[in-house]
Amino acid sequence: MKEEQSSLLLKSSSLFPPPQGVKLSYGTAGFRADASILKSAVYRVGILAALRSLKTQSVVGVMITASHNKVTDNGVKIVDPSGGMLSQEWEPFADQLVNAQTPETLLSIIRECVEKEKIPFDGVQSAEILLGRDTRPSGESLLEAAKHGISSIFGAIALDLGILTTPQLHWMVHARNKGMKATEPAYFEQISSSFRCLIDLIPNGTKVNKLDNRVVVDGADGVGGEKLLVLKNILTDLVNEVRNSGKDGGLLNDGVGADYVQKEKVVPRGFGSNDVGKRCASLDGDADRLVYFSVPSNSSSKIDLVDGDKMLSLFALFIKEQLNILTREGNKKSNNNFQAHLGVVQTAYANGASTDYLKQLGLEVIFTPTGVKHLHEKAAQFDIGIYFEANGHGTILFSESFLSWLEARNNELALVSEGSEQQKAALRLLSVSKLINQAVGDALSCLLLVEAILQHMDWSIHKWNELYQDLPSRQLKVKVVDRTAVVTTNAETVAVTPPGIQEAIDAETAKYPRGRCFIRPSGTEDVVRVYAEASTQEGADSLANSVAKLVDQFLGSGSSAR
Ligand code: NG1
Ligand code: ZN
Repeated sequence: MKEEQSSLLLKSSSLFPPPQGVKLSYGTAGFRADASILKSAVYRVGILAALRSLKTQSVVGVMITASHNKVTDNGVKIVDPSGGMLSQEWEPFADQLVNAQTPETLLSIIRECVEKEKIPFDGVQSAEILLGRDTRPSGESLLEAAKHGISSIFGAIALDLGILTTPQLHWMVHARNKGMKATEPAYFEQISSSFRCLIDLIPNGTKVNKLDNRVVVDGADGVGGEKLLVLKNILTDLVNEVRNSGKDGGLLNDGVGADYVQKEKVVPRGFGSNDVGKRCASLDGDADRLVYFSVPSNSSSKIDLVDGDKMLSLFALFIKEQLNILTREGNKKSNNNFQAHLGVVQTAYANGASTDYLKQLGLEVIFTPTGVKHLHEKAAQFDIGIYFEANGHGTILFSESFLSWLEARNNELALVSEGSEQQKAALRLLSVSKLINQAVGDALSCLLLVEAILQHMDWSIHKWNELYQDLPSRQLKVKVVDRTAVVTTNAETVAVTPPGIQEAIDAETAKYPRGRCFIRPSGTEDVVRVYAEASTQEGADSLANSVAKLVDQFLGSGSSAR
């Protein structure tokens, strides 16, 4: 490393001293903490992003968001050139870099990283980093810190894309590296035109939602609400109303948003008994999660939740149907056949009833630990891999080889049987591959896909919800002194430490019919999460409470809270 480069790094890093006595970890989705202590971390992530861009000789992204967490928190994560999450191999660098106590240690960690990864670091190579942030008030100054980090690496330039949803930034990094237009209008053009294609391919049905039967969306008072208003102007028949759009002064994620709705199973602020029977949806604070819900007639605050597992089931059902049409009888005459391997990926939080349903559809179901980076990796091993977390974060991945086969098959069918059911099925699958954000889970594109499929099936939200009946479940969080004391295995279903806790959980679980329960340390909050399922709601609640008490006993002081 040249002398000028070292002194630039020493000088700029002295402007961003790390907070004392705080250790940050890259976690499930980047660094997250109270925004007041994050400047140094964001500055250093800027440096790391520049190194990643130099190493890969591609464009990378930095997103500033704390998603569903409270408005005073913030966070930062790196988007890899593929548009996916930062390669897990680089997470230890991120941890070391962010926790380095002095400019000198920071410099030596950077030197080690450059050497180990053989990063071209001569000041001749260039690096480009796209920056995005959500609507949190702390975002602007944190973004400046990221720019400082980036500009302390010679040859690195930052492109500030302003306020974006997390999935928009992922999409743009992917697009940029593919040589496509990486702008917000290009993003909206792609998702809205592929949505229109799906609607045009609906078999002789109504082509648009009847005016009184359009979805009402809770925007979590965040960036998703703002962007949905843009989409509403492009697709005027799509959304009836956007509430909590962030425009009317509501507080981000405060009694609103997908995380609140999914975990508490109650209506978000601004929804109530007037909404009985309507199809409602909720985005999270950075619009990478989506859940649907309806308000039952006998209640003003309780909801019927349609979560990520049901979205996964709806998508799987639709895709399987299209694949069946494509490969059925008359079609076998083609020399151009392909047995597409369709699979689904879930986590331990998936409702047991959803897994039973998916298996009964004949699908292969795989489990991974929490965090979309794990699910994404597994889904990429299928020709079509669908992954979702119960909280509504997920997407569909199509392999390159399947997509080229599909394009070729579609061209072949266009010649011999244009407009046939087979060709329509091929076109539908191609449209889904363009509508869905294959870089990462995206609430806006998932909303469009759900709306298109419900219209295709001519289903109400109730019909969709009846695909299977969720087992009653309860999630709790327990504040503990040190959450890292819980170490898990088997896709997080078994706690290896503290010793004895798993046996105690098993003994508790055995008391409940259809009981299932596990604990894990959160990667985004300072808590241990408890998940319980049982044949009745009372059972699930009581199992979760007993296990929360066990966590308290084994891990020391703290108060358990929902
Ligand atoms: P943690 O805090 O590690 O449980 C939460 C979600 C994850 C994922 C990340 C990223 C639950 C139980 N966990 O992670 O699924 O979405 O946030 O935002 O919902
Ligand atoms: Zn999110």
